[in-house]
Amino acid sequence: MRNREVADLLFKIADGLDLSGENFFKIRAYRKAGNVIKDLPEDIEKIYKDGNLTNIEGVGSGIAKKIEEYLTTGKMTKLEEVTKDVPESLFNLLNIRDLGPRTIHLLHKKLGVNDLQDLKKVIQNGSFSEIEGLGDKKAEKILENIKFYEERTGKDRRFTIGEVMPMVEEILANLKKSKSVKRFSTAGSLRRMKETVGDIDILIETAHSEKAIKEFISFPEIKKVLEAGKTKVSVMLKDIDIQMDIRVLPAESYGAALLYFTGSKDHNVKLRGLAIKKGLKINEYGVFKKEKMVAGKSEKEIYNLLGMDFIPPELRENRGEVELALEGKLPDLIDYNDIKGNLHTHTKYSDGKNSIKELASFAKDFGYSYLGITDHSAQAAYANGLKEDDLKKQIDEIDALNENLKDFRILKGTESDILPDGSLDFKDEILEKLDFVIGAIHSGFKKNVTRRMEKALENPYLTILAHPTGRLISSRVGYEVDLEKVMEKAKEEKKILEINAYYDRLDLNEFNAREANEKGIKLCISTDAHNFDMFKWMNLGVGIARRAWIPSNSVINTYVLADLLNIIKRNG
Ligand code: DGT
Ligand code: CA
Ligand code: CA
Repeated sequence: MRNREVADLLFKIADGLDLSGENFFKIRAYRKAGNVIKDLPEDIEKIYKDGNLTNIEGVGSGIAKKIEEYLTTGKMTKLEEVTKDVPESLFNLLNIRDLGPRTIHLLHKKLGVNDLQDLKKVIQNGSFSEIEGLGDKKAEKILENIKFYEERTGKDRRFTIGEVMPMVEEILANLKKSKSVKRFSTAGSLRRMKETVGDIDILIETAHSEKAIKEFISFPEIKKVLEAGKTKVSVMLKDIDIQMDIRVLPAESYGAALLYFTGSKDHNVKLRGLAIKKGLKINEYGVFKKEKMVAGKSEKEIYNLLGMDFIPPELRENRGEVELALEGKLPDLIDYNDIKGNLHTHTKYSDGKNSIKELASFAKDFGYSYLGITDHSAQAAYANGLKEDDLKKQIDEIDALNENLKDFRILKGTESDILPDGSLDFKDEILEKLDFVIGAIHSGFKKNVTRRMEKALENPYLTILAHPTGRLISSRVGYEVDLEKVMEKAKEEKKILEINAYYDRLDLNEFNAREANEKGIKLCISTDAHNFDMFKWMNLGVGIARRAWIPSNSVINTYVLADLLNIIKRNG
């Protein structure tokens, strides 16, 4: 299907016209047609061949001609005309959040802004703020967004772990099939489950390194080989331009290399210091006493030789884990398969893709024993939030489904907006009928957020506070909120805080989650799934919980149903 491709060209014409300050109605026509074509279930080429282009909503004869020209010649003259006088660097500025084409046009015309450098300059010298309608606040916001943009591009680019995970899993599946590979593992920040990674590190054990390397560089996920040595290969991956380093090892050094290349660097430095005190030298080949190798096959062997317990990769950040491991007092971390249910999910009732029944049957197959349905409330109109009557209907539907379910329970919930005054979006009479209530802020990120959250936490009907900081790793800092105060209130009211496991949120993050747990606040790890596929993010949330030193009994969705119900039961 070439629908997306055609839609993107129409969007580009619209952007180009906007950037040149053209007439508003024409531009809207291109955007509208683009939006319709993007979501068409049928192939645009087939529609064209059947002579039905103008039957598409929003496609008049003018736009139809341009699509025809493109499908038959591979060119769109109009696009070339429009982009002739607009430098590509101006289009690039559209990638900056909250900076629209009209503003860019204004900056271009009035201040001669042509690219990102110019933009930064006019913000810093104050001329940006002086333009009518912009001002200091906007300048500050745009500067913040430029920072996010630069972190997502450029040579120091970092990737969210969720962006790379699906590709990594494909590669690991290939390695699993390979006959010349005996053992393999991720290493580096990926194995430590950091929220972002700079590159992908993989180690393999093989007795036939040449063959293994040859096989590896022919994997379909690989775009380009950067360097192919005898023990190390570096490649770029397709789709996401990320580098992957693979190291090939003999059995006797596998553990030492895994330890070394898993890092973190600070953790390794600490271990090396300890080793020296014991008269040992430790490097990526093994542990040595004088010239003699005394350990190296496995990480456990090395940790034990240094007089300590095995330290899980997620803890290896030199944040006190080495000291505890020496005393045999590492925390008993939550495990990836401790999770018994997902308590933050959306269905077709609001902005999800699946029915309640479909989600429940998927969750059961996934190995869960319960599922919480938490569609949006009316205030979240953009997400097709539920009115009171919809929620009543949903409650009845869930009751009926539960009658026919064995060893599985669907829990009735809502993700209620926390309103500007801190109240929830449904009347008490209906909240009463639910098993639990998630509260969340979806608008007014800078307006009174702390007070609103505190008020919501005081509400006897609220069970869980969702994504407490509102950040998106790739694009926004989140709410203006005093998290310290929110945690104090959550503790006082015995409420639960969410670790939202969606890869761009991971909110609470590892530092906040560790603090919350130390305060004795219970947590809930949820994926905020809007379809089946999004259940896979649960592992990222567990990874964050492990990095936050959290045991399973601090996480409510590791409990069996009866115990969970006891915890979420309304107090008073
Ligand atoms: P990243 O890729 O920026 O997300 O972070 P890492 O931790 O994966 O770092 P990376 O890929 O540069 O190196 C992987 C591991 O290898 C790192 O965690 C520790 C180890 N390592 C790399 N270079 C050095 C070094 O110069 N000294 C020490 N001690 N360890 C290193
Ligand atoms: Ca790395
Ligand atoms: Ca690396």
